[in-house]
Order: sequence, then C-alpha cells, then structure tokens
Amino acid sequence: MKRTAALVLLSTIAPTGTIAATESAPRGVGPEFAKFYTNKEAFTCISNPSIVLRSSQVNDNSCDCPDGSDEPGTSACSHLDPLSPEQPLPGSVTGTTNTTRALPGFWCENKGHIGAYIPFMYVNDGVCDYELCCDGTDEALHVGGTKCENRCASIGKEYRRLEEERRQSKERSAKRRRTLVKEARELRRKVENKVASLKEEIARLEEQKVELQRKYDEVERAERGKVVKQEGEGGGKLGVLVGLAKKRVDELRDTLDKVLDQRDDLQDRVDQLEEILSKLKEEYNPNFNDEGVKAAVQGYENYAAGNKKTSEVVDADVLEVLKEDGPDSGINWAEFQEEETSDADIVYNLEAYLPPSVRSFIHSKISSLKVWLIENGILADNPTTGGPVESKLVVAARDALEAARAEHTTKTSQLSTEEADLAKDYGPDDIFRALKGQCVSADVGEYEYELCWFDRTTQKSKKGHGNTNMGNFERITTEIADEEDRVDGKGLGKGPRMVLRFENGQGCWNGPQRRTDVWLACAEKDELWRVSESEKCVYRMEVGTPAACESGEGVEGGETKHDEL
Ligand code: MAN
Repeated sequence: MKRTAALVLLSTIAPTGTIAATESAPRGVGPEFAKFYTNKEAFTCISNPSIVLRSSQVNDNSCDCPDGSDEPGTSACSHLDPLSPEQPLPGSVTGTTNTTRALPGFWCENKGHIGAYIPFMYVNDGVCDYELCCDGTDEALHVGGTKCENRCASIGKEYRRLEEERRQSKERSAKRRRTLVKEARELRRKVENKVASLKEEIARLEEQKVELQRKYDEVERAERGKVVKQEGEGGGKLGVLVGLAKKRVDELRDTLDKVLDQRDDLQDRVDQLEEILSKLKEEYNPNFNDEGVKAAVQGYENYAAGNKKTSEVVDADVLEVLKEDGPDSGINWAEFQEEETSDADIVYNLEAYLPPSVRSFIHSKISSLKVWLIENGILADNPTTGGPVESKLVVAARDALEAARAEHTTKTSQLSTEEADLAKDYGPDDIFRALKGQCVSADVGEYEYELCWFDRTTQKSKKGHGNTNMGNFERITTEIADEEDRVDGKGLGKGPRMVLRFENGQGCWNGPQRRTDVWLACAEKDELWRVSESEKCVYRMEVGTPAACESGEGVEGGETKHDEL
C-alpha cells in the first residue's frame, strides 16, 4: 500500500515531542482529545453531544457516533473519510472542520520517538506503518498474524541522529551565510567609496573645465587676428613672395658656397702647376737643345708676366653674404612671416612705422584693437585665403579643455554605472553581491548546465555543439515551494523560496527566447542540484546555496522552521 503521502500529511499536525502518554485514555486517542473520554460510565459523541453512549461502546469496532469519535482505536468508522479529514483540519477541535469526522486519525504514542496520527483505514489492516507508527500499536488485533514490534527506540535514535546532522549542517550554512554577508558588505562599501571618489573627481573636473574654458577663451581671443602662417604659405601675394624669396635666397647662398669651395680647389691646383713650371724654368739645362722644353719655359715666362690680378673678390664680403639670415644679420624673414603677411594685413602693420622702444607697448594695444575690430565685424577675421594655422597656445589650451571634458564624460558614466549597481536588488542583506561572477554547474544528460550568479545560465553541449544562452539575469522573485523533504536535504522543501529569473536567452527554434527560473534553497555550499525543461526552452534549476538560508537560521537557540532543509 502506497501510504507515504497520507502519512506525511498527518505527521505535519502531530504535536511533536512534548505530549505525555495518555494512560487513561482509550487506545488511539490523541492527548488533545483525552478530555472527551474521561467519563467512565458514558461517552458523548464529540460533534454530536445529543448522542450519549455507554463507555463500553468506545472502541467496540462498531461505528455508533456520526463523527466516528466512539472508535478512536479501530477502523470501524474509517468509511467516514478513508484518508481522514483533509488537512489542515478545519473545524476539528484543533481546527475548524466541516467534515463529519471529529478525530484526526489513530494516535500512535511512539514513546521514545515522536507521536503521530495515522488514517483510520490503516488501523488493523495487516501492515506495519513504521514510518509514523513506530510503536506498532496500529496493528493491535494482529490481523492475518501480523505482529508489529515496537521499533521506536531504534527509529527514534536514528531520527535524532539525522536531526542532529541537520542541525549542524544548518549551523554551518548559517556560518557561511554570515561570511557571505560580511563579504557583500565589504563589496558594497567599496562601491560606495568608488561613488564618493568619483563624485569628488567629477566636481574637480567641473571646476577644471570652467577654468580651462576661461583660459581657452582668453588665449583664443588674444591670438585672434594674430595668425601664424606656415613657411612659404602666405595669406596674400606678399606672403607667397616672401616665402619664395626666402627659398630663392637660401638656394643662391648654397650655390655661392659651393662655387667658393670649387674656386679654392682650382686655386690650389693652379698653385701646384705654377710651382712645377717655376722649378722647370729654374732647373732646366739651356745647353741641351731641347725645343719642347725651351717652348714650355718661354710659355711659362709669358704666363707669369701677364698674370696680374686686376680685381679680387674679398672673401670677407662673401662670408658675410653666406651668413644665415636672422634678427641680427641679413633679412629677418620671421618678421614678415609671422604677422601681417597678407596684402590686406600690411595696411594694419602700423608697428612697422614706430620706433622699437615703444613697439611692444603699442603692439599689445594694436592687437586688442584688432580683436575689437574683428569682434565688432569691422575687420574680417582671418582675412587670408590660404586659411590660418592656429597658434600653438590656442591648440594647447583647446587640447587641455577637451581632455578635461573627455575625462569628465568618462567619470560621469562610471558614476552612473556604480550608482545603478548600488540601487540594484542583490537580495536580503545584499548577499548576492558576494556571489556575483561565480558559477556553479552540473552534468545532466547530454549537457552541462551552468549558472553564473547574477549573470546568465548556459546549456553546454557535451557533443561539441556549442553553448546555448538560457537567459540573462533579470530579477529576484519569491515563489511558494511545495515539495517533500529529501533525505539528502538537497531539495526545495515547503514554503516561500527565492527564485532568480533569467530571461531573453537564445531564441528557441520556432519558439520563444529561452528563459530559466532558478529556485534556491538553503544549503551548506553552492550546488546546482537539478535542471529540468518544464516546457520547450523554459528551464528550471534547483540550486542550494547558503545565500538562501534565513538570516537567523541555524543560530544556537534560534528558531528553526520545520520545513527548512
Ligand atoms: C536544444 C536544447 C533543448 C531545446 C531545443 C529546442 O536542443 O536547447 O533544451 O529544447 O534545443 O529546439
């Protein structure tokens, strides 16, 4: 007979541990009903007080009360409700039942263990129901020779051992949870510090931006109208001419330099030849009648007689010409290149007419005047056609301003990311902050499944078909679990449980995007217990984690709930 469900159902209402044996009460009467059976002469049906029976009619195996209360220790009234009243017991003495049955079942005292009710239909049915009735009192009539020994001592001992194991496990889970809470607190503190320092940096950058903007405006204003041209590129014809002239002069100077070198080399060779010929003239023997030598000597004498220098280039003059142009010698090209290089600008080059002593004073005044004229639309800004090249000062000021702006944008976006993180729901005590980024996985069939906390769930093919995203973390919700406790403790049990929702995973062929509900239960360590696909591409994971334990759970002396673990 498959009785587990009914037996467990009844066990949930059995008072645990504290009930004293009811020596005087008839068999099968639970302690809370004993008061109805104290009269030795008569028995009044509990829900039908108008019916009064003789006390010998109690447990006489004949159902006389409409509510079955005269047969607490037999199955004579089990037909009233074969599985006993539905639970919880609305309307019974312990509740509020509208059923006709008055008693919740047959009471097994289970001395040495925990007392429990079993359905009346299991009484004297020839089966020992040790799961709830370890004392064997449900089979007092030994139907078909059935004898149920009292096993409460061993069952009770084993039960207490398991209870102790569970208690210790809860304590370890609670300890681990406390560690996680501490870690989460520390992580939160880090984010808060980051937010504070980002705010400070942003405030500083804001001030810096204002200051750099002011500087840029100032430099840009001062430099306006004072346009620096690139070499050889002028605004107007004059600018072009200046560039070309400078280039030409440089070329000529180079050529002159080379010609001078060549001249010196040739002069050296002439000197050598003259020396050879003069030696020949001195040392030849006129007694030898050598016509060739005589002609050569004569030629040399004529040459030497006519070689009188008429006009000589003075080297000092040439060296002066070869000197680089600059402010102290030759032409100062820079003066022409840096300012007023356009035809129009020349008109405004008033400084050129001033004595050098007052030039710089007047220079600044004229610059300001030019800026004013430009700003008021009287002078054209950048009147050149080749386009201005900004001064290095303006470029540097703008670069600094833009760098500060870029840093400000980066820090502002970092701040909003960190603030969003602080506002995020990380569960009770912020606990999932400590698990974020960690993963647990399990082999199930042809896949390995993985849960990465607060990130995503993944289905990994063991046949090398690649990974499938089963959903990205969305939010935490609460659902009611209703499962029997498992012997290994790896189950959801009963009661409200956190469920993490992962949505918008990889699209399902001909179906929706994959999603996963991750049900959590209290456990000593993070472990992916089970994975199922309740409907196509809708997955359910059952996961144990200390993060799902209640905050006071397992604490010595603290209250523990029956349905946990
Ligand atoms: C793959 C897996 C399954 C899923 C089907 C849907 O085989 O992701 O879990 O049901 O695709 O086509």
